[in-house]
Amino acid sequence: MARAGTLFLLASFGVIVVSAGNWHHPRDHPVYDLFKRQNASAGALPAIGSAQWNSTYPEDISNATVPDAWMAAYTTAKAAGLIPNISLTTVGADGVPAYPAGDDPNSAEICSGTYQCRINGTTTEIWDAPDGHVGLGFDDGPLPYSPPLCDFLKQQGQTATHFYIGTNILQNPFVFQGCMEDPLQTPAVHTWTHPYMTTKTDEQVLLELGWTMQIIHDSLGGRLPRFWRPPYGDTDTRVTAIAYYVYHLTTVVWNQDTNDWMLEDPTDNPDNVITNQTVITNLTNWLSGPKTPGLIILEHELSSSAVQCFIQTYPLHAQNGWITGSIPDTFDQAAFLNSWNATSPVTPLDIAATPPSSVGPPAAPAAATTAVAAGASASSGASVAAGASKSTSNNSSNGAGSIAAISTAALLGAALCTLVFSY
Ligand SMILES: *[C@@H]1O[C@H](CO)[C@@H](O)[C@H](O)[C@H]1NC(C)=O
Ligand SMILES: *[C@@H]1O[C@H](CO)[C@@H](O)[C@H](O)[C@H]1NC(C)=O
Ligand SMILES: *[C@@H]1O[C@H](CO)[C@@H](O)[C@H](O)[C@H]1NC(C)=O
Ligand SMILES: *[C@@H]1O[C@H](CO)[C@@H](O)[C@H](O)[C@H]1NC(C)=O
Ligand SMILES: *[C@@H]1O[C@H](CO)[C@@H](O)[C@H](O)[C@H]1NC(C)=O
Ligand SMILES: *[C@@H]1O[C@H](CO)[C@@H](O)[C@H](O)[C@H]1NC(C)=O
Ligand SMILES: *[C@@H]1O[C@H](CO)[C@@H](O)[C@H](O)[C@H]1NC(C)=O
Ligand SMILES: *[C@@H]1O[C@H](CO)[C@@H](O)[C@H](O)[C@H]1NC(C)=O
Ligand SMILES: *[C@@H]1O[C@H](CO)[C@@H](O)[C@H](O)[C@H]1NC(C)=O
Ligand SMILES: CC(=O)N[C@H]1CO[C@H](CO)[C@@H](O)[C@@H]1O
Repeated sequence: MARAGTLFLLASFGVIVVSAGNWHHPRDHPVYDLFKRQNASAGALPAIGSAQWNSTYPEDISNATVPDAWMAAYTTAKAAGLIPNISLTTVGADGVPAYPAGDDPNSAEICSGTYQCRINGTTTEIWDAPDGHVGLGFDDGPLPYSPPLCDFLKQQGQTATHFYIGTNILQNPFVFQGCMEDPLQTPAVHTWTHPYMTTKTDEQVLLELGWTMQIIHDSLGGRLPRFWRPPYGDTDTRVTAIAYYVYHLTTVVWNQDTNDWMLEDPTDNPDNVITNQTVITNLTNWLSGPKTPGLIILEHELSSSAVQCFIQTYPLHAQNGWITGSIPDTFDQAAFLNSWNATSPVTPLDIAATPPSSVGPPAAPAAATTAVAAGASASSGASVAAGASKSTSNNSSNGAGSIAAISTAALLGAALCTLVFSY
């Protein structure tokens, strides 16, 4: 709330700061060929940052209409009983979203992330990393603080996931593009305006997720993200089901919280002041602690201080033997719904359309051009489950359980979706 206001303020500075710098490559830099080469049905996509690109997105999603195709996918899922009808929350004076009296947020029916309830079954949420792994992610970008983070990750050859806010992409298109030039960085969805999602109607949830997928798709050669993170960790069976059954998004929460967002503006919000040292001490303790379960740490690219706290503690990952990677790397899964990673071929896919049931890596490096067809026409999810193991792990059974569990869920989901969407 106060925080959302600050986000917009920071974001509007972003345009000035970023255009004054020269961090991103000029538009004629050869790196753009990489993106041109990879575009899917991209003939019609306007250039990122152009006025035409800008005008594609709603000015105000609070009164926008859900596009027909997204609504049709939702209506089908709802009619099939896949989207539960549970009450919305309201945010109380304590800042916590609350359900109506009598509703149990920890019941299997509601299972609210705010109350630490973890959803299992087809829509399984990710809270933990496999043992020994750190699933690395940063929330709330792209922002003026992002370039130093992205430069550092690139220097280190470190994969990471960036949970992006749609309106921040709109405000900072070249920060987005600059960070995504490094194919080791994957974008994920952190909603269009960063609300408490359980306060939102189904239609508003559709808009928050759908437009963020759309702007990423349009700005990244047609690639569609596979993961989303609910702001404040606030989701429940209804919101997670809409994300999964309409947009095929897997929900990623976390199991440790740095509170580094409180570093953002201590003078405006004195109650929120925490020190760099507090964040660094927490990170140091977690990275020196037990390897079971693996870590998914909530960190932000929301201030220079937050970025520096990560950078200062980064050596501990390797020193303490953690295997650190982006969310798709950590779970050995595709980064996108329609492409294995940022350099793999892209199968054209509209938002809320049924993705190819298998997005696997090319069978052999030389077969990269035929892999599109193979990926697109594969009739089962087997190659996702069997997906090439990353060479980062030296224990093939380590995390295999979690990967198998998620793949099974994904396969189940894919099977249900096939049923649901085929009539
Ligand atoms: C990608 O899209 C651009 C237009 O946005 C087009 O000029 C280019 O030829 C396309 N590349 C391929 C390989 O389709
Ligand atoms: C795009 O939209 C943002 C937010 O509305 C605005 O700040 C920016 O100036 C616009 N850019 C262009 C090129 O129209
Ligand atoms: C939505 O509200 C904004 C003001 O917040 C207004 O400019 C715009 O015209 C409205 N759009 C629709 C479709 O009502
Ligand atoms: C959803 O639940 C509310 C009350 O909790 C009820 O008024 C409404 O009719 C229900 N909608 C559907 C589609 O079942
Ligand atoms: C989901 O599984 C986890 C791990 O076994 C468990 O802690 C959690 O309570 C389960 N959630 C529900 C709603 O049963
Ligand atoms: C926190 O770290 C940032 C970045 O290193 C630095 O600019 C800032 O002064 C530090 N804050 C305090 C209170 O030390
Ligand atoms: C790999 O295994 C060795 C022991 O066999 C261990 O010392 C090392 O930390 C492991 N590497 C990772 C990245 O876990
Ligand atoms: C993308 O995946 C392919 C196939 O597994 C692999 O050869 C390539 O190195 C990957 N690219 C990146 C940037 O990870
Ligand atoms: C591999 O990881 C699994 C799961 O964490 C563990 O049970 C097993 O002991 C590990 N094996 C080796 C050789 O480290
Ligand atoms: C694990 C750990 O170090 N947790 C600490 C994080 O920082 C807070 C203070 O903000 C401590 O209370 C926790 O113990």
